[in-house]
Amino acid sequence: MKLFSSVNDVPDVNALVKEALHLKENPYAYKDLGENKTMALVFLNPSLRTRMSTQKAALNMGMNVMVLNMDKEGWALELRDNVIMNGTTVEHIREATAVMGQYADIIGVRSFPGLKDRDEDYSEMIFNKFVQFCGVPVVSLESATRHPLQSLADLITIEELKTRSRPKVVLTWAPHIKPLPQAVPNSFAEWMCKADVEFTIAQPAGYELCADFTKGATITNNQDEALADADFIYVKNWSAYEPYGQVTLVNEDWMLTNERLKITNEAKVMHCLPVRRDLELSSEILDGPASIVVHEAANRVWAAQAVLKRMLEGLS
Ligand code: AN0
Ligand code: CP
Repeated sequence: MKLFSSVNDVPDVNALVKEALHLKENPYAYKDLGENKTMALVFLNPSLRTRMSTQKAALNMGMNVMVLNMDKEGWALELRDNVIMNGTTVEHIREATAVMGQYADIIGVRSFPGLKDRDEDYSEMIFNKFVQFCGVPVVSLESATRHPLQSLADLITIEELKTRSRPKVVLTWAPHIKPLPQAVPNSFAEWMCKADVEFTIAQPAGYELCADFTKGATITNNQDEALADADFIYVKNWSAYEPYGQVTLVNEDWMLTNERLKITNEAKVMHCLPVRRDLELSSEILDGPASIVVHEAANRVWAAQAVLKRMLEGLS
């Protein structure tokens, strides 16, 4: 594997989930694969889980790891071509990524969308420039439109904790005060549409996701209808796709409470984190038995390790 940016880069999703669960049982079994290999983790935006879990995964595989918080420690990057760099940017993304490829065998990169220009964000301009110029395999650590390591960890978690062979999984929009990317829900939707689950998306009118990611899903504006008989509820806020990047309403009724869970099939509640308590998701759920958010975050290690194993196998 040379690229991990979406579910489309994975020929067999079930096999990758199995690989991750095997690594969870045998974390250090493949340490030799990463010996004398270097992973660079490059962040253009903040992170807790992605940074720590991917670093841990690389260390478990025997790799050396370098982290660069580009937004805080790197030179200001110029992203556009054909501009005279007489403004505030110091270094062009072409040289920066080419140099990183000289130091690293695999590069992970995080770059959030600007949420201003939809075409630019959905063209994945920054992520694709890394792929184009660095010359080594690239793993998305969340790009403008997708967060595939999160979605893989989510699928691993569902596979581990499901109580029926084809569980009902519901992605529900939740309130927030800031415009957040569509990357996590887009990605979750495209992975669930390929998994052996019954998948429903619930969002208030106006928060429909880009249809490219939701083919095969049942989509509704009625949260209660979606929650009925659900086995897993995936809570997430996202800003509107149309008008792009806007918070068109903050509908507090959409925050999940214990009362709402009564109509589910004793559903387990997921969230990628970070979560704003009592805005996006109630404390009573986060602190109660239905929440599996920490288990889900723990599985980020095995998701990253399965991907790194596939990439390292392709290097030698
Ligand atoms: C980010 C998002 O919604 O994409 C990262 C989530 C993993 N969250 C925030 O910006 C709060
Ligand atoms: N879920 C997730 O990606 O968290 P971080 O933004 O903290 O990495």
